[in-house]
Amino acid sequence: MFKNAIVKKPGKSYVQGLTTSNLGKPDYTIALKQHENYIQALARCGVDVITIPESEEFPDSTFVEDTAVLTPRFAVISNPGAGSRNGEITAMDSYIKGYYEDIYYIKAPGTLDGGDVLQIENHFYIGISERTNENGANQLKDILEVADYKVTIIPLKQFFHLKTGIAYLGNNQIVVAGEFIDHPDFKQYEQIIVPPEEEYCANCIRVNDYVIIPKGFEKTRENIQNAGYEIIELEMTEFQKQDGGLSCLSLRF
Ligand code: CIR
Repeated sequence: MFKNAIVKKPGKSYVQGLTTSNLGKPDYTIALKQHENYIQALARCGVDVITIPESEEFPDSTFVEDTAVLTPRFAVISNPGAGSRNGEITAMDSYIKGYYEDIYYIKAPGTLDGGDVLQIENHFYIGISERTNENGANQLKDILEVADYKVTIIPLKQFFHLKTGIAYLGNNQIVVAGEFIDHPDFKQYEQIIVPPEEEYCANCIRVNDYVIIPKGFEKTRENIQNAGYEIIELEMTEFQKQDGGLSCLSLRF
């Protein structure tokens, strides 16, 4: 069960953030509304939502997931691979200190984005991506292994972040898309396969009794529902435009 979630309000500079998509510039007013709905959805799942005020100097900082990896016993402050995002960790570090005594840090030349880290029970998967390098992945691996977690490093071929293409629902079930469908490391799990036209929906989040998914992906919604989960659907258009998904918008612990 998750008790808490940290989110960060998007600032006006959000529309100038990084993106590889060609979906157009986000509308700030709609983004704010979608963010508010996201907070409400988390509250409906029974978590206390801690909302950090916006910081205009970091346009992408609403995507808090990339700044830390949280486990029940300790936190790891990441070292985001995008230059314009690296300074986001300073503010996050001071918030995390209010919740964790044991905090580790990924250090240069290692880089790591939290979006590349997926936990499935006591097994962590760490993606090597444009943002997370081998050094950063190995630093996190060492920290997690000392704490008796199992760790597998997964070099990505196409996805932006590891969690762009995979989510863990619980009960040994994963939602999986693209390059991860036939990936040998994920064969041991029961798969809910996301068709190519619904790939964005692979980034969904199980929060206590609910699975939160982006709105508009009917086949995947049905498949998750048929697997027995209660669903909350959220409009995510303005975050999709900046390469962000549901997991990116919070740190859940
Ligand atoms: C970025 O390029 O860093 C942001 N525009 C999107 C980050 C999305 N984060 C995530 O998938 N964990």
